[in-house]
Amino acid sequence: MDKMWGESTVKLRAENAERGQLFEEGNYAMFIHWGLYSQLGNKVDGKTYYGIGEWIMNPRMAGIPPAEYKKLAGTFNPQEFDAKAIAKLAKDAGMKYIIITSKHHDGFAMYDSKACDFNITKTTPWAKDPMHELADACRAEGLGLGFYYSHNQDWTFPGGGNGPKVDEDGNPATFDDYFVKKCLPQVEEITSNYGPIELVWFDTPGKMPKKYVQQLVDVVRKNQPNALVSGRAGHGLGDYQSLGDMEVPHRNVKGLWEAVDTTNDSWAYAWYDEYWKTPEEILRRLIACIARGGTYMLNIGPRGDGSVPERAARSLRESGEWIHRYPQVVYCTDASPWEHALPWGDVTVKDHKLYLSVFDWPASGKLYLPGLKTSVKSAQLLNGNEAEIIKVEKSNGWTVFEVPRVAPEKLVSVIEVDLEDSPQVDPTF
Ligand code: H79
Repeated sequence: MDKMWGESTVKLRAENAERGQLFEEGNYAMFIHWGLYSQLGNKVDGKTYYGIGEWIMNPRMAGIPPAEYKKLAGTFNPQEFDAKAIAKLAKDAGMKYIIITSKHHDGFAMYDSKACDFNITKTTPWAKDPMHELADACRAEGLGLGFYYSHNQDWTFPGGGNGPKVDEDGNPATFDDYFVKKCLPQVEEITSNYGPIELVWFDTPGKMPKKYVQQLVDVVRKNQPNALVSGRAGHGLGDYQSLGDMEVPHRNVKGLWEAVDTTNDSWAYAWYDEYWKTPEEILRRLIACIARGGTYMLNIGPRGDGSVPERAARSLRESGEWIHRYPQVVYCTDASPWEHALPWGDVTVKDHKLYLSVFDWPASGKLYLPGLKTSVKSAQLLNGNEAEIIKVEKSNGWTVFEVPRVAPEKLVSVIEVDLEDSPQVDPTF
């Protein structure tokens, strides 16, 4: 378990026993992309821009000028936003914390910001702060909370990365102007105004100079000494490595890391994107990440009205039901000693136990584990709280399990293997 966030982090977090506990177990999280862009869902003036919806104002998408884009705030009225339902969904899904976009590259603050008027309470008819509601809802569910914050890119504030080069009066604006007037004070705000948070998820550092990143990290440390900083802060100043968007690695990855993925193919809501992952796909990707030694954060993109697409919710709930039946496979487990997936599935480890998550059940009635050097005490087929002892034999370096010809579970069947010692595997096998 400490492998996930590293010993130093666990020590740091031990100052708050309850939250430390959350993160020791927290290898599955909900990511939420929600902002003004969610209203468009990738469609502008009747034309659909296939691609990355939260980038809709970017010249590579619809190319909406900042002044025009800002008008979207006037119609942002998310009557369907229900923080409690979202927190409950995350909990039902088996997730341990939620990271939500407090400000994306478009520069719009989805919270009550004193530092910049381009924010949800100041400019929208809704005029509420959803982050207070979400912080309360997460606390009530025993979930952690963290904020995504686009620190380098800001496409509407003068001087922001890839943003306007001049201010409202036509005077040149520098990155320093943006950093001092908006970025730094906003990071102060998100780390001060919502109680204890677990993480600040900085993204796309680009060429942001180290001195600025350091100042942001210092603010997080000052206000939230227990919170983690994402690797995408830049200059190696984060606490852990974030892999590429939607990347699930094929080989084990050392150190602390996180994979970020989506329930469909988009971060923000896209009207056409119905490529929903099935509950089984979610479990495969989650278990693969944990077995590779990491943690998995899976995104939902609520609509502009705040509602969560039902297909996403359904897949999360169904995979969550499985996780609640087999928590021992997912939480506080270590990486697979095989360092890669096996032909039928993947392996997670807890002390002297292996959990074989079988994605492709062998119709032959035999399941093969290659090159396990440690002696097996016993093996059992799990079925929720029930277990059935199964026969195991060694054959030419293979450990062979005698299993029923039909998978006992609809989604992923699990075999628990009790070993005499910590698992050792012959890598040359
Ligand atoms: O928040 C999500 C993305 O908006 C953000 N990171 C995740 C978590 C992100 N920032 N940059 N990128 C992802 C990658 C950018 C991809 C691009 Fe493109 C390819 C930008 C230009 C070419 C997509 C295609 C957008 C425009 C064209």
